[in-house]
Amino acid sequence: RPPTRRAEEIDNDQHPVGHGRMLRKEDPRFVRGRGRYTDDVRLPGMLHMAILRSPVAHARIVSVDTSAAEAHPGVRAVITGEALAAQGLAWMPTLSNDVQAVLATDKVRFQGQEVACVVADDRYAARDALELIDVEYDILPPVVDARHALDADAPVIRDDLEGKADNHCFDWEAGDAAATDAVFADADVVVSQDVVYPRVHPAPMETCGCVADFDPVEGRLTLWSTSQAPHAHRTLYALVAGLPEHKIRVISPDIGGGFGNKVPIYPGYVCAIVGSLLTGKPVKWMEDRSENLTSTGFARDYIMRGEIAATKDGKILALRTNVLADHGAFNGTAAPVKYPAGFFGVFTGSYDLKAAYCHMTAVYTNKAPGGVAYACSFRITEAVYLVERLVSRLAAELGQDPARLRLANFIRPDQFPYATPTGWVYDSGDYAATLREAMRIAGYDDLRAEQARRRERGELMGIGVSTFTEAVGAGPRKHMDILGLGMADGCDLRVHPTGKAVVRLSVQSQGQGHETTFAQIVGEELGISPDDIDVVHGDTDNTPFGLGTYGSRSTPVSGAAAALVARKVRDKARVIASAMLEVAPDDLEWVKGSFQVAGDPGRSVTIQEIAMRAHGAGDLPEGVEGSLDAQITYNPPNLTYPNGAYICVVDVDPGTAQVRVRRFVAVDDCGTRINPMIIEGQVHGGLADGLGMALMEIIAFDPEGNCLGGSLMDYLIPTALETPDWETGFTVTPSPHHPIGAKGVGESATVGSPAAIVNAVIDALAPYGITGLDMPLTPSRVWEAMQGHPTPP
Ligand code: PCD
Repeated sequence: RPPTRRAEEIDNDQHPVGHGRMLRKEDPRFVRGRGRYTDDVRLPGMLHMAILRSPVAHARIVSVDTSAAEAHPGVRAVITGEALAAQGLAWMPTLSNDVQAVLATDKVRFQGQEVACVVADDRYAARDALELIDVEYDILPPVVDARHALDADAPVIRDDLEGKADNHCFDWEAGDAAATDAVFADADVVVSQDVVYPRVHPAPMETCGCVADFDPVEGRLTLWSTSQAPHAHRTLYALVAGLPEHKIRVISPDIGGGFGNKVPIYPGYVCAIVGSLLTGKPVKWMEDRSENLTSTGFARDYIMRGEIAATKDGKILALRTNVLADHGAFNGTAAPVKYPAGFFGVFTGSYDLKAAYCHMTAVYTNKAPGGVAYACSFRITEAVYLVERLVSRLAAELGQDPARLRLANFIRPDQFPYATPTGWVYDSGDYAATLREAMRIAGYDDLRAEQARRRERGELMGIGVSTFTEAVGAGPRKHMDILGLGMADGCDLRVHPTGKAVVRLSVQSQGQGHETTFAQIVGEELGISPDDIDVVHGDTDNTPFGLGTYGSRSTPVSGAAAALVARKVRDKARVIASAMLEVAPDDLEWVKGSFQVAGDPGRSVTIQEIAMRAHGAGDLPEGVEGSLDAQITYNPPNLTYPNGAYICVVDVDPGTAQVRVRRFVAVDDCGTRINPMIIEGQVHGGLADGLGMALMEIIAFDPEGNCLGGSLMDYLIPTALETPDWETGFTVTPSPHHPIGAKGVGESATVGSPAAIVNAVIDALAPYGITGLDMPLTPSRVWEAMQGHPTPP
């Protein structure tokens, strides 16, 4: 078992990897406003597209009259669902084996659904012409509440699917129902809790969009797009549009935040491609904020019932859950397992259990499609939230301290690799060390003492604990794929004659800093300064195939590929060095950046000298082709399982019920840390995400299916005003199967933090006897809950 080390022992003792505060190579470009985003792409003769969206949630389309729009000055084309249907393009596959309308033909199924689009000389003409399209709708009753989607008299949303007579999407289960029931039947204590994880939206700063440029002479399509997965998207365009894949180039330039929102393929991309095919001109489409919030991939929307069984002294025995999942009108989740719920299987959390069982029913409703993994490896956020609410609830029922109850129930370090009752194999961790570190930073016992004092004065101070295990880094390809594409990723490395290098990745940064961290990984392995290594990504013509960036998979998958491709180059360099130094390859030692004759440090050659030799005149040793390039495809043997322990302190105003997060301590363990400053930034961002979901974010709908979260005036996201000074710490338990021991971290804080905040608020409200409250904990929601209960003394 790799040792777990504390913060102060570890900082700065690794080379470019782990380097204290190596600054981000991409930042000079970003802070000077020199980033190049999709909307910055301006091509000669470029046209602009706008999309007409359904004003209602459910209706049959009677007619679409585009004549006035077509006559509008500046309009080049108006595209309808019917026109697409003639080309077989009215429907497209989603990333989870469903189909989705590109432009509606028969019915509209959610408010904001794409009905028609206009291509015009400029954005204004395109928007104005939308107003001139006359659509007649025959309004149908909508299904808004997932709890009623399967009612016998519920209108059938997906009558496009053959033989479909209800709104059932899928059923899924994990674990052993009978064994779990048996443990529950014998348990001293059973606590159950209903928990809703509301619909939220990733809401990246940059909305989605693209520029499609079809060259009719070459038959080549170039698509600049806000895509987290350019290669997978290209393959899908080839399959959907019937264009030859080698004639398609997808470029993801700089991306202003993805958060899972930019994984799916949206109808707008397909329409822009069709617009360019029709007009022979480049066509740009950029969403506005409302389009992004109302029509692109939402997240969560799980209605959950959880049950936990334990002994009376607090040994957790089993977990049982039942989930109703609202998938909206089309199942547009990107899911690497057959069922989009698969990763919910980690709902057993960080605990050593006898048994667990989970059942899920997913339904269609008249809401925007999606279920994207918003800062969460495919439904892990919901799973963690549920189990962490349950464990804190159990502690409260038993009158035990929630941190100590967790310490007593964690999987122990000597139990790894640990097979969970639902079939996951956790790779490594020392959960108790992580939680103890968080308790140390927070001053946990003092906080509890303070809370007792404040309670006596009628003040509502709460302390919330949450600990989590994530599963990030999808594949392996034998278990995981997206639409039949196995989950492995490539990496190419080229070392130029002067010893500078370029590394090409199949993953794609949306702000995480890959240009820095991947240069650090290669630099660490090859002894070349990260400043001398360029990272190329986001361009299918110039990078190896792979499935892209989401589910915190870049470090676990492509990070491993980068380390291994560098080692491959090093092996090649050893053979060349042995010829240069006239010794056997085995007599050479690798000393960061050079090969040295063992026992004779005076005789050595640097990687730069070897690179020049590899490209130089004269013969090379037998079996060496020349150049110092290598390529690799990495199929991960397992996921990596980062973990963390979070402690949140809140004050609830007894008069207004406003929640203020006073302190938040986050201790994360992502194995070997490549760039501590970037990790800290990732954690800060994720904590802000979590605070937003816990306290203010919700995409709600009225009974007619009108979206009530369609602008940032209605959909509240946190700012610096609401967020506290985050206090971070870490432990390091390397992944045993990753070449440099790194695990993903990008989503950890979003996954772990909501439960800590909600647990803290419920702890604060304990004097009122409140045991459960659903997010977002807005002042009105908390105030209402307080009213139903007797005022504490
Ligand atoms: N790292 C380090 N170390 C370790 C780990 C990690 O250093 N150990 C780092 C790396 O390198 C990078 C980062 O950190 O840079 C991250 O990582 P990861 O974890 O691997 O992840 P990725 O793959 O890269 O990414 C992704 C993520 C996600 S997923 C999300 S949501 C989010 C995050 O990421 N998003 C974003 N973060 C971020 N940031 C930013 N800025 N922006 C964005 O957008 Mo999904 O599924 O999509 O939902």
